[in-house]
Amino acid sequence: MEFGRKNIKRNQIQEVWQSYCRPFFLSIIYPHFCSLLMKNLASLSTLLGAPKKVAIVTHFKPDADALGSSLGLAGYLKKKGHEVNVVTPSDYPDFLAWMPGAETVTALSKKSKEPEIRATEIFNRADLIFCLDFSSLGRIHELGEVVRKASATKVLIDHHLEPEDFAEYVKWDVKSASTAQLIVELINELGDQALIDEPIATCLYAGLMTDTGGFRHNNTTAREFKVAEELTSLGANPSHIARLIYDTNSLGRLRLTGYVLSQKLVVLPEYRTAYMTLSQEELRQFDVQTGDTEGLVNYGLSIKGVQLSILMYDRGEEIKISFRSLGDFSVNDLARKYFEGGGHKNASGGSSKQSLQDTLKRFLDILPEFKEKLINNS
Ligand SMILES: [Mn+2]
Repeated sequence: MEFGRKNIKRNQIQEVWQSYCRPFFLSIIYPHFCSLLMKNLASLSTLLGAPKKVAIVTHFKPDADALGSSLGLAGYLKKKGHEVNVVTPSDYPDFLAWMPGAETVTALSKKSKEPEIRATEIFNRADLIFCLDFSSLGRIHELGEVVRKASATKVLIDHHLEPEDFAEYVKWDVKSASTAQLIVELINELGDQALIDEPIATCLYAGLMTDTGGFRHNNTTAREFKVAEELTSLGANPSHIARLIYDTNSLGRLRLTGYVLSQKLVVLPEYRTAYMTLSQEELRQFDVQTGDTEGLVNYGLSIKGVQLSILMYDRGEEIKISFRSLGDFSVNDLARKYFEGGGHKNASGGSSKQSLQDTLKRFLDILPEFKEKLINNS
């Protein structure tokens, strides 16, 4: 009976999606966004035909796709003769510091106002600002308004859901697993594949590899492998890059993982859900640095049957939440509705101004609303 009921429900949903939403989305919204760039590719190409002052900015606490796509694009634009500056609204994880060009990034810091002053100057005198791997200006915190007000032409290249309308040029594709591959496709569309050298290919491959979870997530398709093949043939070394990203843990980070898995991981089989929380004191105890908590949330999903995994940790100023899910269960919807966040269907982020305990309580209180979806999820 369960099985039959579930099928009827799913069929009904699929019918509505197939007959109304999907055609609308595919015929009107999606091509609109995609064609914006295609239509303007010639003018973007003309714009890049003469040396320009270019700023590239990516999201707060950049991951490998954010930093890799930014440094890959920067490397390419420098070879085209442009003056390029990469800005990040916060520091980036140590395990990304090896990326070619990372040492040139202007990274905002809590310790000094100087990078923010420099970043503001960069944006104010830029001819072009590329916004990579984020879909709304809120994701770059205090720099959002600086970018919005800057007179430069703005280019948004991204794959997150529901982009904000602030850029003149948009290359946006939620079906793309990574922003890095959109950069590869852009360079190809501009006829410049020959300019992708080993450092550029390496940065872009790192973004593609991590945003597909090492080519394992369900966003991995033939298209991703095609780009991976292209980047590999242009000099990216898959095993070397995988080692630099995944196998350069500090002992502290590994101990933190062990602690979380043995002491902090809670499974709720009736909701097919796993969650973990980390207090400020625990973050201090393990000397947690930027990026150290990355990937922890995925362990929850590695448990057989679990469809939803959540990690909450107390950053002091707010509670950060990572959401991961499998299949049709949208953590983007959950994060948007309750935790001021969003991202992708199966990977989203959120935050809360309440205490860690209250945030967890809130999550446990809303969980029953999603019970049926989680039980029937596949
Ligand atoms: Mn990304």
